Amino acid sequence: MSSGLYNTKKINLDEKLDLTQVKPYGDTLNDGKVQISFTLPLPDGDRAVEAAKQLAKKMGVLDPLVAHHKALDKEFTYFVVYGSLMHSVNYEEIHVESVGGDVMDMDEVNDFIKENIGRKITILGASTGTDAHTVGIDAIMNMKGFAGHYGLERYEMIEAFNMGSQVTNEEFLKKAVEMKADVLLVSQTVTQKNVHIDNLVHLVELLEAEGLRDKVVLICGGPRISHELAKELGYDAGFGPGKYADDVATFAVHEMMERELI
Ligand code: B12
Repeated sequence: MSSGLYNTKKINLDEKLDLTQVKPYGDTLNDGKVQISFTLPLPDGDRAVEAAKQLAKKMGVLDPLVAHHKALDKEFTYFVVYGSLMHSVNYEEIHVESVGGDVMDMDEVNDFIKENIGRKITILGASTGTDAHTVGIDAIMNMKGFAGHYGLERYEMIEAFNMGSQVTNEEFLKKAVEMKADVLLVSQTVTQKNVHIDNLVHLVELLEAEGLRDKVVLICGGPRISHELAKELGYDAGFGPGKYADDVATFAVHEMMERELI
């Protein structure tokens, strides 16, 4: 049925959705519409705009439109480009390693610890190496929590200690031994020159050298940390954006049980 002004005929988008060739969605299914932004080390002007267009085409963006360009200073220009992406992905073939299972809330975790471990557990966290970002580890550990999820400091059955940022792996290890920590939480935000990889691996090496790796649950997290990467680097789990204290606590207590670290 259609009225004079609006076409109200119901379109079943699923009919056209091919999960083997998924593209960004803008106005209609499969139109591939994207908006990208970047900075070029060029002075603002017509040549810079053309350079931005050519780059967008090389990225696979058809009919790029430079919707916005602004000089950041004499030598740098910021661009916003619209267009249609020619590429697609086969969603059917995508497999992602992630921490599975049902997530327990704070009360359920406390009950689980009481019933299965029978003592308070100790969790030590820090943003390690040269990394100065604290908001991620605070989100997981702070009493107030983050986005409606209480942090580990609020859990009755968890002794949580947050060392803050720029903690060396050596200091972290020393504190872990001193506190007899059951679970270690490492936050890494800066990934320039793969500094996070070097730093995370270094901690695993230190723990192994001290014979402690098998005695703790080792977890890392940060905006660019996936569970898959964490496992590759020798961690028990990795958590990225959208994960909270409940996810971490659920994993940690189950892992302690499975490995009989109680
Ligand atoms: C705030 C901020 C800062 C503040 C940090 C203040 C503070 N006290 O933390 C200041 C201004 C100090 C700062 C400094 C720098 N920053 Co900064 N910063 C940011 C910013 C804007 C937000 C980060 C943040 O707080 N996110 C919010 C938290 C809640 O998100 P999250 O960290 O992802 O945490 C979640 C998950 O990842 C996970 N998680 C995180 N950690 C952990 C740990 C565990 C164990 C678990 C389980 C889960 C977990 O749980 C959280 C909740 O879901 C980002 C850009 C952005 N918009 O993201 C840049 C950004 C992170 N900074 C960046 C950079 C480059 C820097 C500097 C190097 C800049 C410079 N040249 O000096 C310095 C760092 C110096 C250093 N030695 O580390 C880059 C990093 C690029 C990269 N990938 O390497 C970013 C992405 C900006 C950019 N686009 O370039 N920064």
